[in-house]
Amino acid sequence: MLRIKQHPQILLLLKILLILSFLAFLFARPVFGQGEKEVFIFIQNGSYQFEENNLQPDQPVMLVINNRDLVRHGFLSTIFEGLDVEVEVNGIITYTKGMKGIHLDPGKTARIHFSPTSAGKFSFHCDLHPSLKGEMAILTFGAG
Ligand SMILES: [Cu+2]
Repeated sequence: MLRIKQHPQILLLLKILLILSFLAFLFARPVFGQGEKEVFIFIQNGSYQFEENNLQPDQPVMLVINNRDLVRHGFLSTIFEGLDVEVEVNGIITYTKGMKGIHLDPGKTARIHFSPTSAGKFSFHCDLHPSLKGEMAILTFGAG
């Protein structure tokens, strides 16, 4: 048996490990993700379903979009124009400046992080099924 009392360097090593793992935890968090409002959006039976969550301009937002249908759907909006946007799908994170939107295969989930800079109502639509009504959602930021 190893006696810690006879090996004070082991205790010191444990302390250093503890401090290092704490620091790693602090700094491993992504830049995005702090103070974000989360908005969960499900695409089901060809329509977007979500609850709006008192969104404000200049407050970071994470849209979590889940396609529950058996076909691919789009999620496009002018709200992303000119903004820094982080898109995460299947463990791949893309950083982009502005975008038209995304396409989601069946069963897939995307996380879109951004900070809207202006108040107003912004619509989202699916470009793949333009004839279907209901494939449109409106998010309102601020008094709008
Ligand atoms: Cu669609």
